[in-house]
Parts: sequence; C-alpha cells; structure tokens
Amino acid sequence: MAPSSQAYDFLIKLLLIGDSGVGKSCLLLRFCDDAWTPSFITTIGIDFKIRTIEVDGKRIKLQIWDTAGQERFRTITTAYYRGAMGILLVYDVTDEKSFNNIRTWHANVEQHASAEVNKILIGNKCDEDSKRMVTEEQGRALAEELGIPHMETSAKVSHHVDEAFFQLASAIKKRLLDSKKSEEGTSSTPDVKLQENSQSNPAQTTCC
Ligand SMILES: Nc1nc2c(ncn2[C@@H]2O[C@H](COP(=O)(O)OP(=O)(O)OP(=O)(O)O)[C@@H](O)[C@H]2O)c(=O)[nH]1
Ligand SMILES: [Mg+2]
Repeated sequence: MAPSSQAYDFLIKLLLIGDSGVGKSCLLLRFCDDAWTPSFITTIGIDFKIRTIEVDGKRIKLQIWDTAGQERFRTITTAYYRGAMGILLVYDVTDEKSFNNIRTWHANVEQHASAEVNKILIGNKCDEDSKRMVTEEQGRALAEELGIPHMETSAKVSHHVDEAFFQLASAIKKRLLDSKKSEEGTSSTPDVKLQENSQSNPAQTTCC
C-alpha cells in the first residue's frame, strides 16, 4: 500500500469531559482546526474530531471524543468512558462550580473508565483574568490530590492547548509501549490494548 497522509503508527482515543460551558468543544476546535468561535452551541450527546500528531518520530492518530456536559446526556456520554485511553477533565477558571464538580467527574471516571486510563486536569479560559474564580494554585492542588497532571489553557487565545493534548498523548504512548514490552513475557491482556501499526496502515491498526 502506498504511503498516504493518513498513515499512522498508533491510534489513541481521548475523551473530553466536564460541566457544560467550560469550553470542551472550543478546545477541540482549537486543537484540530486551529479555529475559535465565541458563540456557545452546546454539544448534543457526543461528537468527535481527528488530528494526527508526531511524537518521538511516531505518527499518532488522535480520535478525540467531545462529550456533552449537560446532565440529560449523561447516560450516552458515560458509555464512551470505557474505550478511552486518555481523559481530559475540564473546568472553567471563571466558574467555581465547574471546578468543584471535578471530583464528581473524576469519581465517574474511576467508576466507568479503564483502570489504567491516563488523565489530565485542564483549567480552561485562563485568558479571562478579571473574571477568574479559581487560582492556578487551587487547580494544581486538586490535581496533586487526584494524582494527575494539571494545565491551564485558553481555547480563545490558543494557550497551552497543543501542550495539553501532546502531554496526554505522550504519556499514553509511553504506557502502551511499556505494557507491550511487559506483555511479551506474559499472556495477560489489558482492558485497553493498542497494537503498534508497524506497516503504518490504518486499516490494519487495532485498538481496544
Ligand atoms: N474567554 C474564553 N471563552 C471560552 C474559552 N473556551 C470556550 N469559551 C466560551 O465558552 C462557551 C462554551 O464553550 P463550549 O466549548 O461550547 O463549551 P462545552 O464545554 O463544549 O459545553 P457543552 O457542549 O454544553 O458541554 C462559548 O461561548 C465559548 O466561546 C476560552 O478559552 N476563553
Ligand atoms: Mg460542547
């Protein structure tokens, strides 16, 4: 098969969760299309976008699922937790309630996602200095308590958006390679499994 722009070495599935209005869809729009919209069109159910990135010379195709934050979609969105290899827990630094709700989102992840899923805590809208209600220190402290990394982002001014997704993707790639190595001597199969696509042929890559 001829090499194509679609070729990749790994397929990684990510999930964005958090209260309605924190900016999940805008983060995805910024990361995948480098675009921005000030209008709020609430997500209905679930949506996804794709972006292929390169980490340590390997092409990683990111399939990123964007969930609706609204409670009425919770049954549908929770069904996507199991297949996620990485989850971005997003709050809005101008909305204290969205920050306080992170514990509930995290508990849902513990309950429904794969045990080894990688997580990152994202404080979005850090461009809104005058409206800030959650300090960076509070965000960092919560992340430490949950044992996950933390990053403040702005989808609006494109601050740390790429960095957040790249950091999560790199951690997942490392975990998958480590587990693949340790698996070579055992017969156990983890819940979420990725096989390296040695021929860079998307049709032959499998995951989950
Ligand atoms: N100032 C600022 N506003 C933002 C930022 N990101 C998103 N917004 C605004 O916040 C509002 C909600 O953004 P969405 O991305 O639609 O929120 P969501 O989390 O996807 O919401 P649901 O789909 O309902 O779960 C929109 O009006 C965005 O323009 C940001 O980084 N800075
Ligand atoms: Mg949305």
